[in-house]
Amino acid sequence: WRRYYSAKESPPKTITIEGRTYPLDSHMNTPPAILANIPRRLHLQKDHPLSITRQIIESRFPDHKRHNALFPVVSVHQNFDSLGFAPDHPGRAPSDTYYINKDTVLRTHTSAHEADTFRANESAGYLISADVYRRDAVDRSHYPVFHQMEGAQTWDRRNFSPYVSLADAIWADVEALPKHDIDVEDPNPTIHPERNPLQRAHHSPEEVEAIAAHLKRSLELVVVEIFTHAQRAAAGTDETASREPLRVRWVEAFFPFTSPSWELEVFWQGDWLEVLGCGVTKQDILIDAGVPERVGWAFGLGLERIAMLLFDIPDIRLFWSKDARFLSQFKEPDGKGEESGMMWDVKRFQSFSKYPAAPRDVAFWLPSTTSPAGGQLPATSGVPRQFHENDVMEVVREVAGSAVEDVRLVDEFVHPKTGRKSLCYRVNYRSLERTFTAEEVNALHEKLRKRLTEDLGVELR
Ligand code: FA5
Ligand code: MG
Repeated sequence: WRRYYSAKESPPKTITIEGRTYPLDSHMNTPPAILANIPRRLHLQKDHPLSITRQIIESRFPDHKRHNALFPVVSVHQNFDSLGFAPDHPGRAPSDTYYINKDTVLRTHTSAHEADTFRANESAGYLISADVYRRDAVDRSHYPVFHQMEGAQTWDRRNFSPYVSLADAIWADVEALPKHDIDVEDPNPTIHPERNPLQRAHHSPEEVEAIAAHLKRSLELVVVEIFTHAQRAAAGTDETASREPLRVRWVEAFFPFTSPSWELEVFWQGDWLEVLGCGVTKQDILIDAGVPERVGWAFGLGLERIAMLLFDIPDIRLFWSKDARFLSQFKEPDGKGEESGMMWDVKRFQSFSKYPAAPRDVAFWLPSTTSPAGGQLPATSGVPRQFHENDVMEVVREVAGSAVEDVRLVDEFVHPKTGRKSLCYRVNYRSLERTFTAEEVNALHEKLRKRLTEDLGVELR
């Protein structure tokens, strides 16, 4: 991070983010360009597609308490420890997570607020919508900043008796949910002893069946609600694809903070798209939060993924556009009427013309080390690290921002004599807003090549 400041300047000892000051240390790996996204709060921006998507989903959970302005800088404890992430969990690595210092990160998911929200125990259910940050691949469905909505619902054991069991009561709540007639694939058993275990010390199988049924129906209804709006938006256009019946499926998943766990996928443009993860909340989290008698479920969904389905938005970078040709296409209903989903007048996004792509390759040797498989980064942060692909992604984003559509590894080989490894990445430059000149692209690419050598210590070929 020192390279963000000129060589003469001594590196700052603290950083202030929206009025809050944090000490810096060698763990800092968050570029200024990432921090610059914090004030945007797209999920709260009037008429923004992410805000509209959030509100449509919220309308499915009218009794859940909403938290939409939680601060994005959280402790390592909140983001990982409180949720039972193992000390060596890969999600904690600096290749995946933006650190401010050893104990402080930009939240990587809205689950960072689960423990605190359960502890406050303000209502049986809550929703948290927020910006989240991850060092990740560069392509049309991934961006280093995106938005999640977390939801949870719990039941208090003390309200039930052997006569009306907790499981019976939850089943009654399932019955009270609306029905739907979509085709849901759900081939796996709710509980699988190895792959998706029951928390035997805390829950009976009957309770977990009931919680799972309530969770799955609630989330299927979210997808139905979104799809209904998308269908209505497509009506009158000649998009036949959108009239295909909605297909959704449940797949088994793993999270350190739920068990059993699932992901929900929606068939979209010829492929299964993962839209959310969820499961039965680990009882240890509720116990640690001082509400040991509560049991229930939690989910975390990607608002961009849902908004892409809803409006047919083809590229995740568009959400960050300040271009009126994008923003003017979305409109919240005026006035504060009752929150019926029917009042949302969703229109399908009209792509403005696609500008030409300009692919450029960059090939380099990783720094040689004892291990031929990976090079070591220069020890700028004091901690030598193995080369990680996300480091390339990060440099691309710093140099070119959203001028890049995607970055793909196209070739890789190990020199038979020296054992050195060579990688070739194809960087696809394409603006969403105009045509780049060849000179502009070449200048960006030259800058990228230079920064790769400086920051990652690679040798260009
Ligand atoms: C989580 O983040 C869990 N916290 C979800 C959860 C909450 C599980 C509560 C259980 C209980 P995951 O990493 O799969 O899980 O992300 C959740 C969703 O965020 C994904 O399904 C996807 O819709 C979205 N998502 C993940 N990474 C990206 C990205 N780089 N860009 C856009 N959307 C993303
Ligand atoms: Mg996932």
